[in-house]
Amino acid sequence: MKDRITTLLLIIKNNKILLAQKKRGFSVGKYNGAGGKVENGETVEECMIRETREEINVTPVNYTKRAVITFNIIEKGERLNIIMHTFTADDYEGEIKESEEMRPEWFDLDKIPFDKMLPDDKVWYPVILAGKNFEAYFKFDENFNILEQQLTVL
Ligand code: 8OG
Repeated sequence: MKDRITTLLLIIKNNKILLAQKKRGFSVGKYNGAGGKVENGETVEECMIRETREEINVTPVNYTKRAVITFNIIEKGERLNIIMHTFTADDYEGEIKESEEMRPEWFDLDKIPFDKMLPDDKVWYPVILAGKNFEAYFKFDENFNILEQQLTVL
């Protein structure tokens, strides 16, 4: 089975989380952190920083890797593992700006818009917000319903 390595960054500062609404492509209209595919020759950290700059115009400060989440999905009729290296940061440099891909917005930690996010997010965000690191696996059907899930706190 093919694997695709991706990153995600959640900036959590002053009891708020910075999410961004996707303006195009996969999951348009949904809120997520900044992230995308690791390119050839790039480390996951380099990818996380590049994607954050490209999508919301800031550079993460004090970041830590918190989780590796595998999404087993169907794309073009074939199963594929998306392996997402998930980071949090408690600060950033620069000015938050909308890009052609994402519209950033702060949310109180108790008002995260899970109804406008991917269905696995409500499972694992509470673990991150509780300060725990973890590994997780989610298997989806073609309509993005969760078929199987596992989560192990490290
Ligand atoms: O560049 P592209 O749009 O392919 O990036 C997709 C981003 O979304 C990448 O950071 C990986 C991430 N992602 C998935 N599936 C899921 C999911 O179910 N939940 C969350 N929070 N992020 C996901 O590919």
